[in-house]
Amino acid sequence: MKSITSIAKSLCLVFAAVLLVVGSLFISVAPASAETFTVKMGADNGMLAFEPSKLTVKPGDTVKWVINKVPPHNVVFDVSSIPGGDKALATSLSHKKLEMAPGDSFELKIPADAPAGEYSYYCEPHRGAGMVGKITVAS
Ligand SMILES: [Cu+2]
Repeated sequence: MKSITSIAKSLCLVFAAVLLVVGSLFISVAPASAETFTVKMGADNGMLAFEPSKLTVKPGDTVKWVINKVPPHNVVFDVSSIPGGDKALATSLSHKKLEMAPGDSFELKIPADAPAGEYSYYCEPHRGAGMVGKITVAS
């Protein structure tokens, strides 16, 4: 009987050790996990606006734009209002295609090497109406 008890005890120890290892994996992964931020295109009240119009993100996060009201909309990053005035970067971040259907969406994963700073963007058809947004990339 005594040997069975000691086997059970060591199995318990092994199980506890496995739990610890698995648990520590979760702890080490969690802080690095990327977030997804959703921006409505066209406010609920029908205003020509991004909602929210300002976001703070980290490299690796994802911004998801969803057609909400008064389409068509798109997202064009303003080369004169992004870090470094980098035209290639502005183009690679932009979604020039006009989206028409409410509920449709597109996503932008903030590149791991995106320089920190403020990135302004606008909706091409509605820029004049004030449909502009800003993403701040934190370092
Ligand atoms: Cu628009």
